[in-house]
Parts: sequence; C-alpha cells; structure tokens
Amino acid sequence: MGISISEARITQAIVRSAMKFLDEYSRVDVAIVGAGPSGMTAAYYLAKAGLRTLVIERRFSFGGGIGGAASHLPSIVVEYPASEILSRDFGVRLQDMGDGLFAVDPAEMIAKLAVKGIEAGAKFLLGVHVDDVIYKDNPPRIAGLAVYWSTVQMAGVHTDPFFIEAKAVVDATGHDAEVVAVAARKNPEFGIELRGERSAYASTAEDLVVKYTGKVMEGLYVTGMAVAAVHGLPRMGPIFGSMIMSGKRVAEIIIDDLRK
Ligand code: 48F
Repeated sequence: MGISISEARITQAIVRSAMKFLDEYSRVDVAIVGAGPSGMTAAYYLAKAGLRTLVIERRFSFGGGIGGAASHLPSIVVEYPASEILSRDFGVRLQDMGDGLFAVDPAEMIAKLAVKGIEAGAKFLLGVHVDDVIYKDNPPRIAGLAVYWSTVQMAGVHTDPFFIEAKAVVDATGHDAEVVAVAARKNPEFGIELRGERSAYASTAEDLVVKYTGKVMEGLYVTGMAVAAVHGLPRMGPIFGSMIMSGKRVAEIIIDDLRK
C-alpha cells in the first residue's frame, strides 16, 4: 500500500536538506572548480586526507572531457604510472594495448572517480557556475569563490552570486583555466600571466602538465589542462594519464600547504 504524500512535504524535504548542505559548505578547506578527471582525482585524495572538500561543476554531470573521449569513440588511453593509480586506488579496469598504453572505458572511469571521491567524503555541487573569486589583501590571496546557478548564467539574467569561502581554490576547469583567467583579468596587480595553451606534443605535454601543477598565487592552485593554459604548455589530446597525475599532485601540494 502506498503512503499518502503531501506535495508541500516534498518541497520541505528538498529545501531543508539542500539548505543544510549549502550552509555547511559555504566555508570549506578546498573548493575545486570542475568535475573533470583532474578535479575528481584531486577531490578523492584531499577528502581522503580529511579536508572538507567541495567540487563545483557547472554541468549536471561528472566527467568533463572524459565522456567525449577521442572524437566520441568509447575509449580513452592512459599510460604508466597513472594506469597503476587508476587500477589500485579507483578500481578502474585496464586493457593493455602495448607500447605502455592502456585503454579504459570512459563511462567506468567517470563513475569510479566520482564514487571514490564521494565515498572519501568529497561533496559535489552540480549545475553551479563559478563566476569570480574572492580575494583578500595584506598579503594578497584568493579566499573563495562567487557562484551562481548555471541555468541563471545560461539565461543571461543578472543576479548577484553567493559566496563560498575556501582556504584553497583549485582551478580544474580544463582548457580555458576560467578561474585563473578571471582572477588575472579582474586583479591585474596579482601579476598572473596566462600564457595560453600550445599545439599538440603528447609526450612533452604529459610530463610538463604534472611538473607545472601547483600554486598560482596564495590560495589559488591549478591542475589538469588549466595548467597548460596558465603556463603555455602543449596539449596532449586524448591521453589522460597526466590528468590523473596532476590531480594527485595538486592534492599533495595543498595537503602540505594547509598543514604548515
Ligand atoms: O575539461 P575537463 O575534463 O578538465 P581536465 O580535468 O581534463 C582535461 C581532459 O578532459 C581533456 C584533455 C586531456 O586529456 O585534453 O580535455 O583538465 O573538465 C573541466 C570541467 O570544469 C567544468 C566543465 O564543465 C568541466 O566539467 N567547468 C569549466 N568552467 C567552469 C566549470 C566554471 N566556470 N564553473 C564550474 N565548472
């Protein structure tokens, strides 16, 4: 026998739990912008280290560029050591393709990165667009984000945002490095130079993206393809090993910095 459900009670249940979430996550240790491979990898390791971690994603879905893979073919490629990490820490199954390359099912990778992050304690806020950063001076630092609903942003209707304070903000927005770009454009005194991504050179790009992952200024970090946009590095196309390694690296750097 079905229960009698009051429409108002449905609304109340949603509003009360959503407001509790937004209330509790208006101040976090780490706010990651973008639920692509680098952002989700970072979220897992940060949450596992006990940091209050929020991932803000403007789509209503996880995965960023993983799902589109290589021109919509249902397979992506990773290489060592990311292959080992994906297998060991996330339980993603690999198909050995030779020459050090492993094929991965993109749907499995998206699902497992998301599940592991959530189980480690990271929270995901979907359908929310990051529009700006919060900054403080003496000394200059990034202290959080200004956000609003993606639907509002798409409608082009002006509303004021709401704020999320964070000890560390991570730009994991991919090729456009949107968070670093807005911080640089609106605050020229920060002296952040966005050098722009270069053309493809896979092996060099894979190494350099991980090497240059890290702090852009106090409170602001960059991971994934956003690293290439900030530091003028080549792109690597549909090979994803460095996205995993970069996400892990940025988590390690932030864990170290927040413990100081
Ligand atoms: O693009 P994306 O997958 O970034 P990534 O983690 O990985 C790049 C690879 O997918 C691929 C590649 C390397 O093999 O070339 O492209 O660096 O994920 C970025 C996510 O950020 C979201 C966007 O919807 C996507 O899911 N995003 C971008 N800008 C914003 C944002 C924003 N302003 N607010 C909220 N989310």
